[in-house]
Amino acid sequence: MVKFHDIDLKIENDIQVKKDDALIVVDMQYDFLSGGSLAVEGGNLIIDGINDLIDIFGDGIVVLSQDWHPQDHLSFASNHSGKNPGDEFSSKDGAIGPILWPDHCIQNTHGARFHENLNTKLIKKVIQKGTNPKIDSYSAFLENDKKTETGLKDYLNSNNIKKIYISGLALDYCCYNTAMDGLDFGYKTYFIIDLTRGVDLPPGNIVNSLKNMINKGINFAIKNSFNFK
Ligand code: VGL
Ligand code: ZN
Repeated sequence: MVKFHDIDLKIENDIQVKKDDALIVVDMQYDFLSGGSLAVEGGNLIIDGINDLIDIFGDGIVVLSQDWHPQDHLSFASNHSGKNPGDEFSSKDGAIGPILWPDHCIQNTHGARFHENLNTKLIKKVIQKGTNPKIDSYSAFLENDKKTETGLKDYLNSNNIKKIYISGLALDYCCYNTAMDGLDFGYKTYFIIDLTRGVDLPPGNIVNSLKNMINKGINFAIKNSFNFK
C-alpha cells in the first residue's frame, strides 16, 4: 500500500516487462512543464524516472502521446469572448470542457515539443491528439466525443499488446482518461502513480480521478515496482 492524497493504493510489486506490455508516456511537452503555459506542478521531477522505464522497455513498445492543438482550438479560453483559463465551460456535446485552458501545445511551436531531457531516441510511435478545433482529446485513445479514435488502439493491437502502463501529464486529465479508455478497450491497465502529476482543477479532481480508477479496476504501480536488472 502507498498513501497518495490520503487514499490507500494497492501497489503491484515485481513487475516483469513482457512482449505484450506497452508503456504509454502522456504529453511530456514543454507547455506542461516548468515555465510552460499550462505547467503542471512537479512535472519536471518525473522526467528521469520515465527515462528509466523507457530503458527497461528497450526495443519494446513505448508510445508517446502529444497534445497537438490548432491555434483556434475551442478548449482555449482565448477563443471565447469574456472567458479566462480555468473558467467552467462545457460544449453541449461534451467535446470541450469541463473547464477552459490557457493556449497550450499549439502545433509546431516550442510548447508542443517533447522536453529535451525525455529520451525519445528509441520511440517508434507518437500519437497526436486534440487536432480538431471543436473537440478536445484528453485520452490518448479517444477524443472527447468518445467516438473518434486516435489510432492508439489499432497500433497496440497490431503489436499484440495486452497490458499498458501509464505515466506522464496530467494525472487527472490525459493520464486518467487514457487509463479509463484503456480498460474499456480490454487492456490490463496500470497507473504509475509516482511518474505522473496532476493539475487538480477543479480542486478535488485528483482525488476524484483516483477514486474512479480504483472503482473501475485500474491497477497501480510505482517506478520501483519494475524489475531493474
Ligand atoms: C491536458 C488539459 C488540456 C493533459 C491536455 O495533457 O492532461 N490537460 N490539454
Ligand atoms: Zn490540450
